[in-house]
Amino acid sequence: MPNSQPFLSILFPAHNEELRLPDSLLKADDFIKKQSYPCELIIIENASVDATLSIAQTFARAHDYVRVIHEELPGKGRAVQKGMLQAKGTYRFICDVDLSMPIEEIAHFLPPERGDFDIAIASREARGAVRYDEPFYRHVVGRVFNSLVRILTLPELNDTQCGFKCFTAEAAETLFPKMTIYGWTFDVEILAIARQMKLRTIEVPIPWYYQPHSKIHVMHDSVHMALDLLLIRRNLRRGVYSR
Ligand SMILES: Nc1nc2c(ncn2[C@@H]2O[C@H](COP(=O)(O)OP(=O)(O)OP(=O)(O)O)[C@@H](O)[C@H]2O)c(=O)[nH]1
Ligand SMILES: [Mg+2]
Repeated sequence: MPNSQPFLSILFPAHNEELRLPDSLLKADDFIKKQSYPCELIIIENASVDATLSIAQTFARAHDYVRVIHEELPGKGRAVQKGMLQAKGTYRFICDVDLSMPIEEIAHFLPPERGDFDIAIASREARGAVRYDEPFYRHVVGRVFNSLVRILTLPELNDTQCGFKCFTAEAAETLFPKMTIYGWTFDVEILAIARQMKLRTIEVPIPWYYQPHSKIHVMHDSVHMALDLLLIRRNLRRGVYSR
C-alpha cells in the first residue's frame, strides 16, 4: 500500500491528544483496511506537552501506511498546511482526532457518491445533518461566529468550522501555500481564498457527536477568531491572495 499512489490521504492534526488518539487510530485503521483503494494516514503533531508524538510514532512503526510529521510551532492551521502539502492522495481529508464525525462518513465526500467539487466540507447545518450532545452555549457561540463569517467573508457557507473537509490534490496544492493564518480560523481563510479563486465548495451534511476534551478556549479563542475574520476580509480586499 505505501508504494502505490494513495487515492485518499487522511490527515490527523493532533495537539495534546494522548487521551483521544489511541482509540481514533484504531478506528482509522479499521476504516482503512475496509477500503478497496490505497490510503495513507498522516498524523501532524505540533507543540504537544504530552505523549501524543510517541503514541503516533509507535503506531506508525506498526502500520506502513502511516506517516508522522512533527512541527515545533503551534497552530492547527500550520499542522494542516504541512499535512496537505506533504500528502500524496488524490483526495486529502482533514479529520479531527476527536472523530466527532464517525470516520465511515468519509465515503460521502468521495466519488462515486460525490465528484464535481474542489472542496467538500462537513456541515452541521446542511439539510439532513444532526448534532448530538452539543452544549447549548457552544451551539450559540458557533452560530454567532458563523454569522460573522457570513457577513465578513463567506456569505454562502453555514458551517466553516467543522473539522472534516476534503480537498482535491489540485485544490490543496493551490490553496495551502497561500495561507497566512495558522490558528483556528485557517478554515475560513482557505475557504475564502477558494471562493475568490472561484473553486467549487460543496457542503456535506453529517451526524456530529459533541466530544469532551475540546482544545478550544471559548472566550479567548473567540476574540482571536473574530479579529482573524477582519484580517481575512482586509486581505481579500487588498488582493493579498492573488499575488
Ligand atoms: N497539530 C495540531 N493540531 C491541533 C492544534 N490545535 C488543535 N488541534 C487538533 O484539531 C482538532 C480539533 O480540536 P478540537 O479540540 O476537537 O476542537 P474543535 O473540534 O474545533 O472544537 P470542539 O467543537 O470543541 O470539538 C483535534 O484533532 C486537535 O488535536 C494544534 O495546535 N496543532
Ligand atoms: Mg472537535
